[in-house]
Amino acid sequence: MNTLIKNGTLVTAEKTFQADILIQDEKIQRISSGLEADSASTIDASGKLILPGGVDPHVHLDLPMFDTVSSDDHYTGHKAAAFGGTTTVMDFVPLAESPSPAGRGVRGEGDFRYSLDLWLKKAQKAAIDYSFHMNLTQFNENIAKQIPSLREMGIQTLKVFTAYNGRLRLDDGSIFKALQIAKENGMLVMAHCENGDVIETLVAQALAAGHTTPEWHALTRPAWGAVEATFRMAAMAGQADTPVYIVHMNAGGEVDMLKYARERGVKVMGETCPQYLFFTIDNLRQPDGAKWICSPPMRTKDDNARLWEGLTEGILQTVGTDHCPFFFDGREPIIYEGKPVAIPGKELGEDDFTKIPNGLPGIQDRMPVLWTTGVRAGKITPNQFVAYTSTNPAKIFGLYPRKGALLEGSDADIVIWDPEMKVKYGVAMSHQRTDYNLYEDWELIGYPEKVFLRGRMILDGDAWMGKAGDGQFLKRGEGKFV
Ligand code: DUC
Ligand code: ZN
Ligand code: ZN
Repeated sequence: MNTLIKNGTLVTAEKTFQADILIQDEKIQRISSGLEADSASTIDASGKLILPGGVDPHVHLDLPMFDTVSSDDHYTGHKAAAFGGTTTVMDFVPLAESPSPAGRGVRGEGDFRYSLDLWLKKAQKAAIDYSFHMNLTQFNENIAKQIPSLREMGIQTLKVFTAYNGRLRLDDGSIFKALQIAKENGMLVMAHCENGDVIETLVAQALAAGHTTPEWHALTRPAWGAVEATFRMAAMAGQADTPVYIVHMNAGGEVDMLKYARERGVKVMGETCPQYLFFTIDNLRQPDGAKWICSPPMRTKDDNARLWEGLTEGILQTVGTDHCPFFFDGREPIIYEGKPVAIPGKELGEDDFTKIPNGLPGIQDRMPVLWTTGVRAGKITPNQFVAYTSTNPAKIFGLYPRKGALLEGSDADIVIWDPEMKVKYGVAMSHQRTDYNLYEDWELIGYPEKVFLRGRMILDGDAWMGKAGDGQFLKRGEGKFV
């Protein structure tokens, strides 16, 4: 199937220019002005922008947590992503213990192949392209030996945690060894940065004092812990002489640490997420404060402002979502694709903030919200927008130039973006499978009009033409430091 998109304005991470695009089968075949093709169906994109499909480097679909599961799976989350202009997502594989190691692993220890197979099975319903990061939540000699095999499985990223003591956290020595192994094997360590020991202490003290409301989630996870752990990760990466990627940067001080380390030659990269650009601990103090509970938590207006500066000044490299939605009230069904759905959610922590599932929706919201509040507001350029939401994630995670690019030979993952489309955003417009939206009633200007995945139109206005099983697992190569 050939498609010719004529008269659009192409926006890439580097430049903005007028050209036509000819799509042949799954690829961009030609980019030039004055293209004609008799056999192609033609779309007139006058007045529209043409962007590479968004690449969201950080999502959690169908993730079991706190006696429930994140409420978007690998179909509904992908569909919602596409409605927001995203055509590739990267999910995290929890490290699982193989029940029967069959001579491969050690009973009771994490097994990468087994863990990946579980997640590949869940993702059979994928509607857009996807790849995975592996959570490195156990470390010993046997696990260390398995790490290089991840490359053959198409995974070149390991996520480590400096928080969640006794569950996900690794000690600094293990993180440092993981950085060394990553360096030897052309892999990249990603880090969730908070101070696990301080959090455990403050949570125990808060509960003992009878504090149960959502704001205590933020009060027990102070920004200093994130700042210190970000700097610690950067310093360890500097000592291991290898890159590191800090996920979901949320505190202004983390931007300062990133700048300090990068100016001294440390290859540290930073991702923020839209929620950290707008919301504060005051949102957690509202009667519906549980809606804003995620980890790391919302901070202050000064943190919002410094994160924006990080984007304006190019200190940060990506905007992901950390999409990990839950219902606000999972006792009340919503209608999704004509069927009632109810999944236990934030109400699980009605009487205890430590039992509120951690996570927020955002996979659809990311690009439209960032366009209005970033590009239209003059904080970032359209080219920075493309860099943060598509090109840089593709480069860092080894998908460029197949993804994240408008180049001849790239996958024809293309968004026709209407920069003047006005929408009143919120849960009614959202295909995220949850009962609320953080951007309820926000007036957005600029929205995806048509979305192509590998040459096939999967979205046209409100019409969804994508389907479960259309998404492909992307084996990734070595990424680049940006
Ligand atoms: N934080 C969340 O809030 N949810 C999922 C994982 C994470 O790091
Ligand atoms: Zn995290
Ligand atoms: Zn996450």
